[in-house]
Amino acid sequence: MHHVTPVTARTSTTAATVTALLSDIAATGTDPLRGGYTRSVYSTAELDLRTWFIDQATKRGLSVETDRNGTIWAWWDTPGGDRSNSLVTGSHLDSVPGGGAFDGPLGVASALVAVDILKAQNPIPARPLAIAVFPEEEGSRFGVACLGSRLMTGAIDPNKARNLRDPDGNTFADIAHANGLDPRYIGKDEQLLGSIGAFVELHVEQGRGLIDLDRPIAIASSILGHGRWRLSIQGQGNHAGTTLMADRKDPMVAASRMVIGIRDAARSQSHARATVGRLQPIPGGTNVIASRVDFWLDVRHPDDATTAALVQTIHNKSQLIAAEEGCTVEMTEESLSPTVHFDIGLQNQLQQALPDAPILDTGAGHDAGVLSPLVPTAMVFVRNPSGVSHSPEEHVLDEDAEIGAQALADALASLMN
Ligand code: HGY
Ligand code: MN
Ligand code: MN
Repeated sequence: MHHVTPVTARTSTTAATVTALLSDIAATGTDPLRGGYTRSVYSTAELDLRTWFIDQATKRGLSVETDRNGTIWAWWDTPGGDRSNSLVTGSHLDSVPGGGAFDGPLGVASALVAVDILKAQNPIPARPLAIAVFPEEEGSRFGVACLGSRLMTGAIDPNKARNLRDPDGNTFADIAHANGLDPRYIGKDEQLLGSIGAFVELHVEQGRGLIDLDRPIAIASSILGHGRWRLSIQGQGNHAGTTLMADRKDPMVAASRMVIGIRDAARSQSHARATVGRLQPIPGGTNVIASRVDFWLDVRHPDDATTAALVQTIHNKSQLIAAEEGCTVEMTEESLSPTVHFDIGLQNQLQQALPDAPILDTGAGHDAGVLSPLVPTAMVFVRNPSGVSHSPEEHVLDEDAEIGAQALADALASLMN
C-alpha cells in the first residue's frame, strides 16, 4: 500500500456524540445556490472534511494513512501491529450537488463514536480495526460512482480512471496528483484487500423503510443494480429569431422527448427506476438553438438483465426520436454495478448483535456494494424521518444518530473476536 500521509497518534479524547461531530462540519461545503451541501471530491470543502476526519482519528490514537487511490485509513492496531483479518468500517465524505448532511458523513462520524465506545470497553482491540473514508463515492466530479473503492477492487481500469474528466476538463490523474497521489500507482490493491476480514458500513437510510416500520436501525440485505449512461444529441445550432420552426434540428426538443420516453419506459417496468437529473445544452444561450445537448441517465432494477433490456429499449427509442427531430444521438455507458446481495453469514452475525433490526434492501449504491464481491460486507441503516436523500431535506434525529453509533459498536464488538 503506498503510504502517502502517515500520521501518527498524538492525544486521546473523551467520547463525542455523532451529533456533536456532525455539528463540527455543519458549515463545511454549504451551497447557498442549491441549498444543502456541495462537497465534491478534492474540492476545498471535501479536503476540509478530510482534515477534520484525520484530526478526529489522530485524537483517538488511530494511525492514519492515505492509500494509493486516495482512501484514508485510520487504524486501531493490535499490539503486534499485524493488520491481517482486519475489521473495517467507515463510509465517504463527498456529496452530490446540494446534498444532505448525512449521506456519507453519518457513517464516518458514527465510526469515530463506535471506536470511542469500543475503546472504553477494551483499550486493546482483539483484531485490527480501521475506519476507511472512500473518495468520490457519489461520482459527482468525475462521473463514476464509488471511484475510490472501484480502483481498490480493480472494478475500474486505472487508465480509464486516470483519464476521467471533471466538468472543467481536469483529468482525475491531474487532480489526484495535485492532492498528493501518484496517478501511476492507482489501481487494485491486492495486499490491502486480502487483509480485510469484514467491512461494515453505517449509512443514513435513503428511503422510508424504517419510518414505516417505526424502527431506528436496519440491517441491509441487498443493493439494487444500477448504471449511468451519457446521451449526446447532436443537432444544428442556430439563431433563435431567424430560424423558422420548420427549419430546425433542435437537440433540446429531441432530449426533452427522450426524457419523457425514459419516464414512460421505466413506468412500464415494475421495480425499475430511471432518472435524468443532469442535462447540459451546448452552448446554452437564451437566444441560441443548442447545437448539442448532453444528458445523463441513471437506471436501476433488482434484475440486471431487466436493467440491460430497459436501457436497450431507451436507446432504441432515443434513436427514433433523434431521427424524427433531424438529430443524431450517441449513448455511452459510464458505469454499471450489478445487484449486490450482502454476505449472508455476516448479515446473520449482525442480526444476532442487533436482534431488533429489520432487514431492508436499498436502491442506493455504496462502497460496501463495490467491496462485496471480494470482502464480506454488511450495512447498517439509520432512520431518516423525511425518507428523502440527495437533497437538503435528508434528516436523522439526534437520538437515532446515537442509537446508530451504538448499534455499529455492538455489531463491531460482535465481530471483534
Ligand atoms: O447514487 C447512489 O445510489 C449513491 O448515493 N451514490
Ligand atoms: Mn452515500
Ligand atoms: Mn449518495
